[in-house]
Order: sequence, then structure tokens, then C-alpha cells
Amino acid sequence: MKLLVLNGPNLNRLGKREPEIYGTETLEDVKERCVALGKEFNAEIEFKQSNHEGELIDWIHEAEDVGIDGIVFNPGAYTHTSVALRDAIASVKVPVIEVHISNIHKREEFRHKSLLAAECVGQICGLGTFGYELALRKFLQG
Ligand code: CA2
Repeated sequence: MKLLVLNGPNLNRLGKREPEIYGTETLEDVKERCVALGKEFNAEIEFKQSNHEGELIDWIHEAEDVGIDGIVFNPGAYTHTSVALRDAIASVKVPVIEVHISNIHKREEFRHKSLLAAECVGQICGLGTFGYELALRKFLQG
């Protein structure tokens, strides 16, 4: 099995600011945990981050072309704004699970709405970076 963990804008700053919201782990730490979990299941985990909407869209399309079995996607703030990312998710057969580190429903009202969730298998939020593991396990363990 091949899985893609995709991270959107500003998540490269994880662990560097706002630890009360996002915790103290860096994105590199999250990557290591995801890759280690993949190894337990003999699965290949690709882990990517971009601050650019178009690049994220290209990677979603590419995921289908290279036979990725599932995408764990933290779209960052594009969650709340991007019709283009929603259309990208809808344009591929690859199942996507949306993940947020923070509980977006407990925060500012503009974060309550996800434009992407309706095109995803499901959404995990508010469980910290453990959400990435849970989403991966859904693909790995069914
Ligand atoms: O909770 C999440 O995972 C979010 O996707 C994170 C996004 C935010 O816009 C979403 O509403 C919820 C923000 C990512 C920015 O990450 C930072 C990391 C360190 C310091 C500041 C921001």
C-alpha cells in the first residue's frame, strides 16, 4: 500500500509558534511518526508540505496517476477558502481523509466551515497530531 500525507500552508512552522494550539512537535517529527507507522504495515508513506495551492492540487492529481491508495490531508487555512482544492479532491478516485491538529469548531467562526470535508471520506480534528496516525490507520487497517 502507498499512502500520501499532504500538508498545506504554514504547517512547516509547526512546533515553532503557538504551541498552545498546535503542540510542540515539528512537522519533521510528525513525518517520522507517520513513516514509522507505515513500516509496521509494510506500507510506503510519502510525506509532503507546500505553501502553494496549485502545487497541492498537482500532487492530488499526481497521487491518482502514480497509484496512491489514500491521502491524509491537512489543508491548513485552504480548508476554509479553496474551491479549487475541493474540485481537485472531487476529480480523483483516491480517497482523502481531512485532518486538523486543532479543533476548528472551537476556534474563530471562519474556521468552522470546511469547503473540502464533503468530498472527503471523513474529517478528524482536535486530537492533535495523533489525528494523522488515526487517519493512516483507517487506510492501513480498514
Ligand atoms: O488545526 C489545523 O491543523 C489547521 O489545519 C491548521 C491551520 C489552520 O489555518 C486551520 O484552520 C486548522 C494553520 C496551520 C498553521 O500552523 C502554524 C504552525 C505554527 C505556528 C503558527 C501556525
